[in-house]
Amino acid sequence: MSGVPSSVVELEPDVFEYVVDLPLLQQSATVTATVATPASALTIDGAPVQSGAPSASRSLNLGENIIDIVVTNPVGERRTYRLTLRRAHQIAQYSYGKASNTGAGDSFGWSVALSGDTLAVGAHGEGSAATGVNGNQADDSAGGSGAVYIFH
Ligand SMILES: [Ca+2]
Repeated sequence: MSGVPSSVVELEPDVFEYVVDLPLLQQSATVTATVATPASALTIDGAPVQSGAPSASRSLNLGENIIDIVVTNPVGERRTYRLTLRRAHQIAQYSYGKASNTGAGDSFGWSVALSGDTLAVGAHGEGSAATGVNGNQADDSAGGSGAVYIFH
């Protein structure tokens, strides 16, 4: 993948769980694994792959993406190594926010702006006649006047 450095993870034979943190901008990944015993069979994410050859490209969800690497040696013993690719782990599902006075048609989230740790969310359909900050949220007498919600 151009512009995104590849990560190298050294698998230990007896350690079966690995976690790699990836940046938000990395939207896909391929995994290349090399088996220690050349006669061993390898699957990555369920598909057979030659040792040392890249897997098919896989798109990455925000948060955790689990890829199993299964090695079967010549006598049929199988080991599964679980690779968890965490895309934008630090910001994915950091918090859940909604309007303090939800209303159908308010279009909460129509516009958003982020500065540091302060998030402004616009709802152009909200209908309170309040002006200024922290007005009467129960009012709906000025349809479509709009509102901005601040999360900090
Ligand atoms: Ca409303």
